[in-house]
Amino acid sequence: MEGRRAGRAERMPLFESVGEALKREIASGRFAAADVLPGERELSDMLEVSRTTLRRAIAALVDEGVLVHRHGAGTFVRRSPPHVEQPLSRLTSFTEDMRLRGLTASSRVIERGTFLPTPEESMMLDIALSETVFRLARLRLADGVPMAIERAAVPLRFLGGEEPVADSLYAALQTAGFRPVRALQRLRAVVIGAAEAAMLEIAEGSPALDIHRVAFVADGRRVEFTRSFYRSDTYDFVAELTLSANARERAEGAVR
Ligand code: 16G
Repeated sequence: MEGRRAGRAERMPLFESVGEALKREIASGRFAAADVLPGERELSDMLEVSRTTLRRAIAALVDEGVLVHRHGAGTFVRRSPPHVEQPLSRLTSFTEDMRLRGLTASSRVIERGTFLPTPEESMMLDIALSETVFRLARLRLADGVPMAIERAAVPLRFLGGEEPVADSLYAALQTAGFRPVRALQRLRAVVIGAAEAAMLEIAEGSPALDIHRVAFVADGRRVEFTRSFYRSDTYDFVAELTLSANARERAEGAVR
């Protein structure tokens, strides 16, 4: 009988009890090695259900966020993302931030190359519309889990060589002698659109942080303009707040 091994509960639709059975298999660590689900035939044999029921069960688990489809690669068990507390006062790079936490940073390149700047890039970088920028759009991952989408633009004159950036943008800027020393960053909450949600492996409509960073080199020139979407379920941006010197004196005076 279909669903026998799936432990069907009273009145629970078959695809749901198959979903529950799949969740138990996931929890038992059965697919842990590669995180990728076996093929449909193997799974439907294992759970003794038809492929149609299996597909419905898998679709429901994708909606629930237990599984994730990766285009052309299969269906994966979603690994719980690392949780990161990021101080807002330190000017660090993604690669450094992850290394400090014992996580391995990696990237999937979405776009890279040299271009003429968009009007926004030219304004934010304070450069002419005729000056070439190096643009690098990446999905940033920590231990293989997507954390953020970053689209950086850097005036090409701050980067040297044919292949200006290997892994880390800030490492490349450091080598070229133009490591940013100061940055202005603006964060706002947004609802994530379909394309970005798919890349970040979160549900469309989830909240995310839309971050704009303009970074400066020591002499005050603008070296980087980056727009990013950060998953809000993995990042806490933490800021330290202090009183101004005057307010502090008044506060200390009041205590005395
Ligand atoms: C951080 C920065 C980003 C910078 C990147 C460089 C935020 C919000 N953004 O992710 O502006 O371009 O680091 O990282 O912190 P990389 O050196 O690893 O390429």
